[in-house]
Amino acid sequence: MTDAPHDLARTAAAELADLTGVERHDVALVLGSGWKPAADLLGEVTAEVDVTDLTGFNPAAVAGHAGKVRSIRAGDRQLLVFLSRTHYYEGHGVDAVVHGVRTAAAAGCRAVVLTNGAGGLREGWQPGQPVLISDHINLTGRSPIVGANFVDLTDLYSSRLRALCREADPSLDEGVYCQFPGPHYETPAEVGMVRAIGGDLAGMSTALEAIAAREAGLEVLGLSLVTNLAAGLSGQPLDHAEVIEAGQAAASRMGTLLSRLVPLI
Ligand code: 8IG
Repeated sequence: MTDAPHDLARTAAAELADLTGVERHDVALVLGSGWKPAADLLGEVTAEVDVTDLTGFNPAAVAGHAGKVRSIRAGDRQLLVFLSRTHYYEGHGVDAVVHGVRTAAAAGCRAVVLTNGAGGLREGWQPGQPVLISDHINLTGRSPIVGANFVDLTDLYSSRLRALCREADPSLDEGVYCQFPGPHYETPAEVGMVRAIGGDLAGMSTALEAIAAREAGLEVLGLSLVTNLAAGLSGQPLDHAEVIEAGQAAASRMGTLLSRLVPLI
């Protein structure tokens, strides 16, 4: 049986091995809003590749996202660090959204760290605060999986990895992440819905990637940076520039956190 999206990922992984000179990577990280500067604190960069030199990747579309992937040596691990992601709202389809995760799996990774910037709903959460994702609610109405492949999503966000993270940083809260399709932010009524259905974080990424990661057999760690209070909670309109700014302000804290967590994975 041919499987076009997975074939594209295998091709991209072979190109990546060629361009980085690294046969197998161990852990992949996808850096979302506010997490990109953390890349500089993860280890020694052994190669940097433009994602557009790899089969199946689209150029970065959003300000604050660079279309690069780095190969980084961190202790005895070789990390594959995506400095950008393709979002569902870009309109390239779900396979394009999860191509990075599938490429990481084909490149040998056994775990992926999915990070994002998100709107926070929980009382007491402040912009600049990292939160462990304990579970998600996929509000895109889509799946990266096609066909009668009934993948189990119990413990999708590895409780083993979350426990290790909380040992490393007991101040980390956990929350349920809701992926909206975007690119618009929520209405205040939709934020009320998120709360009513048990969500703590609102964003436009991660859930579809986590599903594809599970399908590919990867262990998943999810981390949100609360960059803003969800719509209607602050009394202020949401502004993309402010979201980026909150991310930059939190960069060194996120870098320290990630570099402490990676050796535990
Ligand atoms: I950064 O408040 C960031 N991304 N849907 N809502 C949604 N996505 C986001 C938000 C937010 N903040």
